[in-house]
Amino acid sequence: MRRAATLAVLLGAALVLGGCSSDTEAGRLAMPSPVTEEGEHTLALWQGAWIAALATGLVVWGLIFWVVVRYRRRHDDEVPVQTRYNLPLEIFYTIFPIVMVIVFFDHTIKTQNAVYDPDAEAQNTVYVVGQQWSWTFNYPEETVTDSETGEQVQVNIYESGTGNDIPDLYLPVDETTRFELRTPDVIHDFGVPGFLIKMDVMPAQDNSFAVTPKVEGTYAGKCYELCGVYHSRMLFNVRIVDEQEFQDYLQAQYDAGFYSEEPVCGGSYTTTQVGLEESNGQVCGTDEEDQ
Ligand SMILES: [Cu+2]
Repeated sequence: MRRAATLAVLLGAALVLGGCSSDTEAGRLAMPSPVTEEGEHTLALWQGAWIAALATGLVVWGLIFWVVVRYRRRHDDEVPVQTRYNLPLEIFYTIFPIVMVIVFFDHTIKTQNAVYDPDAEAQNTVYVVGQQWSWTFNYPEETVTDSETGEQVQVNIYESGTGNDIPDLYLPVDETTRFELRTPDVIHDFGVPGFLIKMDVMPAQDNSFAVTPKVEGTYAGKCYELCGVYHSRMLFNVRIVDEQEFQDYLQAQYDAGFYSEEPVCGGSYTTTQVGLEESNGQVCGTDEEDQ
């Protein structure tokens, strides 16, 4: 009996561990495949927590079934031994859950510090503006060529979405980009499922995080916080591209007239909400001016 139970637990654990290859959706336990360095940490925490929880579950379920079978009602109606005030057992089931919580907490803090490192060095900055109900992406202090004068100029390049057109966010692959999150209206939440990261975009609070994309491609992003009637339209596409394509994009935006001195809050095509037009083109980027 005991040997069968041990075998069942080992077999279950082997199944769980063996199935946790990050190449398949089942192995990632329904998480998207991470396309950033930081996302790997989130995935590892998710998988580790599930393995620990399932291992605990297997032991508990095993014990429950064993008790049900071993001490099932027999013909003689004899009551089995009643165990009470077993000190070692009580100490065990008090201490063990506390140890588990401490281990979970430790892994969570370590993951959080790795994913949201506020001091992470970034080569690029993007001012992300969430506005009812779309996004504006600002690339401050980018160097582009003015086709008329042929001179190099340093400007803020931006792209704004509307309720009808969803904007693109361009990121160079293998470089770290810091997102500075701003909003002129209500709380939004900036997230990309493929990054396994999201963060609130709050009025009067300068949130930020950095990512290092590793895999080129196009990924869907969205607002994760119910922010109003057209919240569902707050979608965007992330395009992770090579350095040349990134520069070409900035140049094309400049040529099309989407540039300004400072990061813009709301952009010039953004507003779908009556009364918000006044904030169009307003500067919202820098920390000092926000406060
Ligand atoms: Cu929103």
